[in-house]
Amino acid sequence: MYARMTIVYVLLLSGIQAIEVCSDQPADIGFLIDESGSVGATNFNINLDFVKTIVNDFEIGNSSVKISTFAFHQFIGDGFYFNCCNDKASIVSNINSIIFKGGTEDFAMALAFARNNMFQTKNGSRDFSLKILMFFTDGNSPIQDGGGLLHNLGVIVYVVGFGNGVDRNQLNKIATNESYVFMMSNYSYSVGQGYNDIKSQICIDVLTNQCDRNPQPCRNNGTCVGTGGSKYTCLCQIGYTDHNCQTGLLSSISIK
Ligand SMILES: *[C@@H]1O[C@H](CO)[C@@H](O)[C@H](O)[C@H]1NC(C)=O
Ligand SMILES: *[C@@H]1O[C@H](CO)[C@@H](O)[C@H](O)[C@H]1NC(C)=O
Ligand SMILES: *[C@@H]1O[C@H](CO)[C@@H](O)[C@H](O)[C@H]1NC(C)=O
Ligand SMILES: *[C@@H]1O[C@H](CO)[C@@H](O)[C@H](O)[C@H]1NC(C)=O
Ligand SMILES: CC(=O)N[C@H]1CO[C@H](CO)[C@@H](O)[C@@H]1O
Repeated sequence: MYARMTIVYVLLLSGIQAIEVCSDQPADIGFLIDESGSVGATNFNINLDFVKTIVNDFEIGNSSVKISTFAFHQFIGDGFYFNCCNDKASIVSNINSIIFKGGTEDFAMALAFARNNMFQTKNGSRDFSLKILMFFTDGNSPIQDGGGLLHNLGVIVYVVGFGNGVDRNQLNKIATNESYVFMMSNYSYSVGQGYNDIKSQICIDVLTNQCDRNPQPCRNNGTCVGTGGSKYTCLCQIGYTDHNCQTGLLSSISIK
């Protein structure tokens, strides 16, 4: 602990961004990137560059950051799940295989995909990790509950909105709250200062004790104990087990 604080202090003094202190935390960072016609292939590829910069800047691995990325239009396009890979080169290679498709956009469909597929454990999301969704769009589309169901799952939802075609009220509903909406007036800003703003917020989130979040991660009245950064342990009530006390020990016994 003392050594780490010293490192942070030295980095701050030298003016180097202290990014390394947050990159060793377990976080599943998922991207949903609008590939509708108005975005265009060039800007879409700039958004993929944003993802590659995140991959470059964070420690990637089973006990640190994992990445999933899907393009969406009125359907889900190309992409890969968190269980795709554990090293930077393989993730970048998967990002490079995502091809722009065009079309219109359907936010409700895309958010349902994040909830039902991307952040599911069977697709590689880890039950001990912080969960972050990055939702990129330049447009608007009817939504019902916004990001509500994702927020209930404990996913922190960042929205990155481009240009004047977005509906700010809609973006506010999708995001965890208004301060998680990052507006970009152009694509070069999003890979410059805009990128730095988002990276700083990710670092704040991965260094925040998950037990202080609402909802906290322990289910079935388990007690959440922070163990440093975003790491935590759940002390389960009798009858429950697994990392988040999500599994009932008696649930497989059927009473006849
Ligand atoms: C990460 O976890 C996967 C699945 O459990 C395993 O196959 C892989 O070898 C692990 N990689 C490292 C670097 O530990
Ligand atoms: C947004 O949520 C974060 C994390 O829960 C909280 O710290 C912040 O105060 C909230 N901001 C607003 C404007 O509600
Ligand atoms: C891009 O957006 C930023 C922030 O809104 C602005 O300061 C900058 O002048 C814009 N650049 C161009 C080329 O429009
Ligand atoms: C959790 O606690 C609440 C309030 O004490 C209680 O109503 C509920 O039944 C408990 N749930 C479990 C799964 O123990
Ligand atoms: C690759 C993979 O495991 N995909 C699964 C993700 O989750 C959905 C919904 O449960 C499954 O249908 C996929 O097969």
